[in-house]
Amino acid sequence: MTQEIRNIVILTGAGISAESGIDTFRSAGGLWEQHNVEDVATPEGFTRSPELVLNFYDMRREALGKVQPNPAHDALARLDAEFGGELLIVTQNVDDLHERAGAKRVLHMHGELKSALCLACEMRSPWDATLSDRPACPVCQAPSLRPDVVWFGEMPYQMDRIYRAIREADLFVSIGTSGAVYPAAGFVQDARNLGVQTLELNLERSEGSHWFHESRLGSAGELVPEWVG
Ligand code: BV8
Repeated sequence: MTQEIRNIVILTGAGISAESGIDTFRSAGGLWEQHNVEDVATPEGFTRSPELVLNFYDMRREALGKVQPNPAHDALARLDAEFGGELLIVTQNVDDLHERAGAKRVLHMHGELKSALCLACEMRSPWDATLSDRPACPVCQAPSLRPDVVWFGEMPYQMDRIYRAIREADLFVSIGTSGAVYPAAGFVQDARNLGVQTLELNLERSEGSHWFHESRLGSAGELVPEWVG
């Protein structure tokens, strides 16, 4: 890590959690091969079949309790603890592995498995149980909880904060994402247009690789500790 870097934005995707044993979306056998994205990750799918969607997220929330952060999460948590400049880890992931590794400056732009959103009072509550049994909202008691995740067609969280962080960054690092989903996939273009240094750490070339000043191919569990130093 060269010293003149004062402000880092890191974007993470499913690839950073792959070595923890969490399915990615688009790798062979991934989540979108097992499920039809329109059925389980859109508001229309939820309206059509809430049970299917609630069970899909209950299954992923339960699986989360059985896995651990991997060396890539640990290295980012160490960077977070030791780097004196500005740092923001913008994650597309809805798992809590960055936090369980000890990272503090984390922003979940697509929400979190361990949070529930009430359709009646629109309040969010920490949630570690199931939702398919239609439990009462802890705030308003209505049986109207949905997963607090951003589905396709829904606005990701805290976009203004993310764009401000990219504008102020010296370095934008993308780790473990296919660059297939917007607006996250467009962040590297914004960074490039603003003259920000860009680095990609990914298992294979992604849809956005050509936008990066440098693209290192390999597993996050190896590349991230090596990059953090
Ligand atoms: C929105 C949360 C607007 C839920 C997710 C046409 C053009 C541009 C955009 C669109 C378009 N048509 C539709 C859109 C919009 C759409 C979109 O981008 N669609 C795509 C498919 C074209 N986007 C949206 O709808 C977004 N919202 O645009 O709102 C708006 C405006 C106004 C008002 C209202 C709304 C919302 C998108 C969020 C959807 N939710 N997840 C859940 O988790 O279930 S998306 C889901 O896929 C993830 O969250 C993640 O963000 C996304 C991408 O997945 P990745 O993380 O990249 O994972 P993937 O499997 O794809 O890749 C893994 C990578 O890791 C691979 O490259 C692999 O090589 C690598 N890897 C694997 N192992 C390792 C590794 N790397 C390192 N080490 C390893 N060991």
